[in-house]
Amino acid sequence: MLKNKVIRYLTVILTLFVIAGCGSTEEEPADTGLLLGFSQIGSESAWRIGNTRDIENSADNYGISLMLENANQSQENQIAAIRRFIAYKVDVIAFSPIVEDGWDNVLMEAKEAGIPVILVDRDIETTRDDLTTCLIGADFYNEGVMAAEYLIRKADELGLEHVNIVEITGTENSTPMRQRQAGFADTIAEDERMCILERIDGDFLKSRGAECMRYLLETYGDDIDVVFSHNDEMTLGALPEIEKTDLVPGQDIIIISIDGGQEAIDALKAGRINCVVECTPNLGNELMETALSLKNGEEVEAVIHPVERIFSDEQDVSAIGPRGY
Ligand code: GYE
Repeated sequence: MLKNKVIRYLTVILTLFVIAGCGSTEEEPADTGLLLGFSQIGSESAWRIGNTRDIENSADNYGISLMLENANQSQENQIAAIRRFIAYKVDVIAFSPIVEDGWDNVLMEAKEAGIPVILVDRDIETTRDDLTTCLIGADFYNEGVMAAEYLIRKADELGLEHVNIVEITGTENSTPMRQRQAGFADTIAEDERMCILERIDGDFLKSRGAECMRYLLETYGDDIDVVFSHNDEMTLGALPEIEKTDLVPGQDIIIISIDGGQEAIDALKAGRINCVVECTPNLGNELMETALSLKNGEEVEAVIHPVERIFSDEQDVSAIGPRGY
């Protein structure tokens, strides 16, 4: 009896294998045998969703097995995910730290387990520099510089003598928030016309962007000349709030955003946004290459920055192609 059952079971399994084999049209990449644990921050923006998709696709294309965990914007969840990766004995750990501080303990545990760690997108602050191997992510400081340089050119073009700016910032203590703010501030510091009325924390969220903009309009009204927003989501939250008043975004208020997702580019094309600094979420291929190098015991570059552009009303915006995120 038992023998029959086992034979039937094996036959079913074999049939499934055959069906799966016949159904597949594309050639599967060779399995590298690498298991990568990746802790993603959450799904707060089109950028983040595009980044997750890109990492999943790249892992598939490289024949790398991916254990992906979404932390829903919680550092605690990220730490728990990294501990699970260690317990699971993955080959390489990667994560996008939501904030910069508070990672030393869990990273010490990874080090003791002999598992190399890659930082993706954001950096950490630590007293030790041997807890992670490298950082694959954008040069956020330069993004802030590009945003400020655009504003200076725009003020020249419009002949403005005084420029009142409100800045809606990303998640407090996160690398993009700190660096975008610093790059922007350092660059406008050289221009006497520029004045920041207020910086307000929008946490990279659309709903917070709307709330912040409501408060800023109530407080400063038409004294606002510029909104500098640290990501597209907050910008897209802010725009309808401006449009509820008699002010026209893109005309009465200069709107500067960062990321370059499709919705923001569409708003740029419609004249509701003046400038979008690109931040690419497509970091997956670099991540897979680096993970493979680490598995092979090779040296990797300490910092890998993708090349990024700026989109603005200074160019023919109709020529900007589909963004993919
Ligand atoms: O700009 C924002 C996202 O860390 C670069 O996080 C990333 C930022 C991006 O939620 O939209």
